[in-house]
Amino acid sequence: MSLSELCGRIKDRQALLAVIGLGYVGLPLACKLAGEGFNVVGVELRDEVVNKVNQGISPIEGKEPGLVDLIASVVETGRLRATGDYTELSDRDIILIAVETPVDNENKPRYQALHDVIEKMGPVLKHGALVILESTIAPGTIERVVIPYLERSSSIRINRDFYLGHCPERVMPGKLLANLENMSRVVGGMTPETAETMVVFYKTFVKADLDPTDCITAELVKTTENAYRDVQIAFANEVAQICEAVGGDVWKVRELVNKSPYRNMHLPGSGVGGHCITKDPWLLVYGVEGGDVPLRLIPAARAVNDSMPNHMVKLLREALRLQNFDLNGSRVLILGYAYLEDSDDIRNSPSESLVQSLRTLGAEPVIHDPYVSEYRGDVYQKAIGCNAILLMVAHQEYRMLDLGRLRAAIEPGVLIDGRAVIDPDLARQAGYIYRRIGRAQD
Ligand code: SAJ
Repeated sequence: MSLSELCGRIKDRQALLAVIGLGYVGLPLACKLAGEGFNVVGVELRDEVVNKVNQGISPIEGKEPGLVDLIASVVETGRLRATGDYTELSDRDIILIAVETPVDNENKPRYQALHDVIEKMGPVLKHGALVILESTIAPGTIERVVIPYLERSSSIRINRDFYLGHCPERVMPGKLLANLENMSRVVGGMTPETAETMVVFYKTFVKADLDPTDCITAELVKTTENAYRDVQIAFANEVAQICEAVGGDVWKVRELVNKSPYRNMHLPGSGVGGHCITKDPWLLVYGVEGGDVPLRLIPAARAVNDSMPNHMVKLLREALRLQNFDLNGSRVLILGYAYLEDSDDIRNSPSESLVQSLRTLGAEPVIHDPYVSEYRGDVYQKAIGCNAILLMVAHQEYRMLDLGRLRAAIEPGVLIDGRAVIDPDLARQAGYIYRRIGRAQD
């Protein structure tokens, strides 16, 4: 089938679609496409996910507005079905790939999932099919990995027998369905005609800008937008430490800096977690690995942000020492284990490395998080017998703490606020020895 014929089948919703990988990117996408009237096959490795989806049940934890109802309706109408069988791809006109592309502990991308998909998809790829990769990948991956692997596993040729594009996902947990409509997308095609066909496809559900371009640009934009955010956060974290040293208040400094035109100083804090901002800068860096590009800023920003949990420990140790308490042997209440406020997602959470550091230093962490099942519970009960509090995540619940009641359980009552959640005056009135990241010791 030609790309112009494919455009026609897209417009009349006759194009047969597949989404490989029914995670937090692929499942909402598959549901959205089915909801737009397409026939969609979801291909997924995990049997429990396949079974749940085919029962019309969402396997995604956490609140995702609209997803539960949408999956139930598209499965009931038969527009969406899940399978683990790759042969069901053989009649598919458009195949979207949304599998994990993590980095390993040496910050190198691990493309095992992508390799497996390409190996299994190649032999059944339909002539004329359009393959679109939505996973975030290092610049150059389409050229150096996806094309050679796919041509080898399919024994057919790109731009002659099949078409290929990269449209990086821009999802955010908690707003998965809404973002599919509202976020602009970079639409990279291996040829301009491919990119234009992808625009026709994405226009069936994206209401925001669709920017056609080539694949290398799409790879660069996605990894750059998240590296940008990481560098901005690192800058805020470094200024926070400067303010602590010279007697300033970074929160006030940031407010006034951002009154200056074209400034957008981000929020300092107790660290940077999640599966995007912690990973994508390394994918961007990997794209030029082995080259002679002097990469200093992006790795340094990662190091600054990864150092913030230990900075919280430093502030804690100093505050305890002033009370003649040693960190070694102390019990410390950790408020927040998720990587993001009002989320249950703990991937790459700063609290994880914080807890490891505390244990290494002989402290006993007591963890509370209202969203993470193993750490839920009565925060005031958990506080009993603790010496100090480290506030790591700005969960809404922590903005409404009964500070007096909590203080009664903590001695000597050190409170280190990593997200500027607690009002310093209220903390002091309640008898805490209060410190906040980015503010000098009063
Ligand atoms: N954080 C700071 N200071 C800030 C902003 C965030 O310390 O000023 C911390 C957060 O506490 C968290 C981490 O950084 O630990 C990541 O926060 P995030 O708001 O970037 O949330 P993510 O990781 O879900 O990022 C996603 C990204 N979206 C995609 O990759 C499609 C990111 O590009 C978005 O900018 C972000 O959501 C968003 O704006 O919600």
